[in-house]
Amino acid sequence: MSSKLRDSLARDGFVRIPSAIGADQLEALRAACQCVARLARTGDWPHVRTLPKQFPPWNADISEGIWGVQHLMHPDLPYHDTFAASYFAPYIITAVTDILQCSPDDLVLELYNLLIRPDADFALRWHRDDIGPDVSAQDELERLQEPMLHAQWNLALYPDQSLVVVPGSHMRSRTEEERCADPFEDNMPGQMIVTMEPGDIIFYNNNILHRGVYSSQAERMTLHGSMGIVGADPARARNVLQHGIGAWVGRCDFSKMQDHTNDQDSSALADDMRSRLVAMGSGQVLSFSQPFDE
Ligand SMILES: O=C(O)CCC(=O)C(=O)O
Repeated sequence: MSSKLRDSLARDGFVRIPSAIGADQLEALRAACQCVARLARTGDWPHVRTLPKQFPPWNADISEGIWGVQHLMHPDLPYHDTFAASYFAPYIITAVTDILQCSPDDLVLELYNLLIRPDADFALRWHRDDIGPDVSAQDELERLQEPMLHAQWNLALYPDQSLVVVPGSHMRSRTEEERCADPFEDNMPGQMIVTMEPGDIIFYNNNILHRGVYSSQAERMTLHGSMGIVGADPARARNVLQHGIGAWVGRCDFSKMQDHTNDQDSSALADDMRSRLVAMGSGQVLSFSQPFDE
């Protein structure tokens, strides 16, 4: 059966759900994010995305500033229950099961991070998350035709115009122009700035050709999550593991999640999704799917 959400995502490579959360949730999440962003900027939370580095691994050297806070559900981070409640919220689970055409019993816990205003203007180069720039056009196309085994989203808490995409590029290999373009090209043919209002969610295919362009002057607090399904290939496991979740996920206590939209089933679902991640990750050797960029 088709759905509007799935059809838009399949056609464009991204889809917007406007005003997905209420004013109370927005305020609660803003307060939680302000707190963890402050901790991260002062060096009191070591798991951060540091400038000027685009891809993991990031170390804890924040001398040039940061652009993200990692591991929002980490049991040692304040407000981890609030973040877990938003990750496992019905509005996410409903959308993800629709997009992946699966049952909640198939879902796998993956990443939950926060993207914030960088301390200096900063941009990511054009990329696809799981496919490097040097693959042949044929390999690129084959990789893009593989079935979708995870869903990725941005939930904006402030107006956000940082994500730039080339709509439809998740279905085709790069054109010669895209291949030869400056990695920081500001005017890629067909590019579109994804505009989000507070409370909006964007689901996007992380292999769409995209980049981030960040202003140090514009507040940004955008929750950045992904969920997988059982049966994902080793490349996906690598992508999840490279963010280091394995070191702490076993200590999460999901019984205390707080969100009036969550019920008891959310805790059980969270436990099950964590178990599936651990099973998926067992036996995996830690390695990185993108070349180090420093
Ligand atoms: O800032 C964003 O919304 C996109 C981030 C991104 O492209 C990435 O982390 O690979």
